[in-house]
Amino acid sequence: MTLYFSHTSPYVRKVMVLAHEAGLVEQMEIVIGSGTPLESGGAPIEANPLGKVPTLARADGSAIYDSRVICQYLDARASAGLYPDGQRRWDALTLEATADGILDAALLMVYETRLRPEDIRFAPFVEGQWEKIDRALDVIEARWMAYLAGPLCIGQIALGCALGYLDLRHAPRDWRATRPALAQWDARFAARESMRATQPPAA
Ligand SMILES: N[C@@H](CCC(=O)N[C@@H](CS)C(=O)NCC(=O)O)C(=O)O
Repeated sequence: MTLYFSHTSPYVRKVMVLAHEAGLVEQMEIVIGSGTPLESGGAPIEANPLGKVPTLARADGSAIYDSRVICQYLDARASAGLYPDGQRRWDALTLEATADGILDAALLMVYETRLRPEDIRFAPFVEGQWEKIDRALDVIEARWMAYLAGPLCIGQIALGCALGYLDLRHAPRDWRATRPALAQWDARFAARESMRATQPPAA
């Protein structure tokens, strides 16, 4: 399998953390392939017309994307059990969707400031994205801590990667300041071997 990869993409990190946890890293060849909405760069547009990473080319050459599809594929391939059954499954998927939504908003903030020329930037758009992140983190602090104390699943992996990306790109916003329980969970989760092995380079 070939994984189109970027060192700083939090969606790629999700896939890599899951691959570590599922014992599949050795089966994956890594190819750097990142771009932006303005320039597809090394992104594999022949494999993924959206020009995004992660994209996984399977052994037969067929490609799958995005991170949610790749994570489910790898979990099924290794029978890793990171997608629980019963009610916990819907919780896991909702937590993953919440974490991915945090990432989508955090990435839009980065694109708005890095890609858009200064004279046409729109600060309320950036703040609107941060409000989504703020609300999502408040809900996790208030309602999800009992779930997070349970067995490892895709929701926790996605959340760990989302919090790591906030630290990488939006550290001055200090998400921990009003969320002590989540901060404590993150400190424990970030110490996992899979998280340490996939740590992005400093911003
Ligand atoms: N929903 C996608 C998001 C992937 C994504 O946005 N990746 C970024 C890198 S962090 C990318 O490739 N951006 C290039 C672009 O938007 O053209 C997933 O979960 O994989």
